[in-house]
Amino acid sequence: MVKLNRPHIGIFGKMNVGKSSLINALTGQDVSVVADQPGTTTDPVKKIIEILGVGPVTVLDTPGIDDTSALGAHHAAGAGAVGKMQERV
Ligand SMILES: Nc1nc2c(ncn2[C@@H]2O[C@H](COP(=O)(O)OP(=O)(O)O)[C@@H](O)[C@H]2O)c(=O)[nH]1
Ligand SMILES: [Mg+2]
Repeated sequence: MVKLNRPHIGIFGKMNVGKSSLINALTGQDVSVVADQPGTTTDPVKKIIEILGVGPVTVLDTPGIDDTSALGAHHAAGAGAVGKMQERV
């Protein structure tokens, strides 16, 4: 129940704009792969961080919304959790 009520912060944007770098900076850990190559993040990456005055928050890194790879198209089609979230953005 506690897990369901936890606030979630999603990082969305085009490929290669620094989304994974941002989640790594927020968590202070290498939780998501950062690369020059667009389309490196193929699956959502979640990490729980503690925000002072707020408490535990789930931060979520996502593939680029313009990811045209086979997996990206699969996500964009709404087949996975990311696709469903992107439909709402
Ligand atoms: N110049 C600059 N490059 C950045 C910055 N943040 C990330 N990068 C670089 O941009 C590229 C893509 O970063 P990444 O975090 O993988 O982007 P993502 O595809 O949105 O997850 C990598 O080569 C990073 O080193 C930034 O603030 N400034
Ligand atoms: Mg990424």
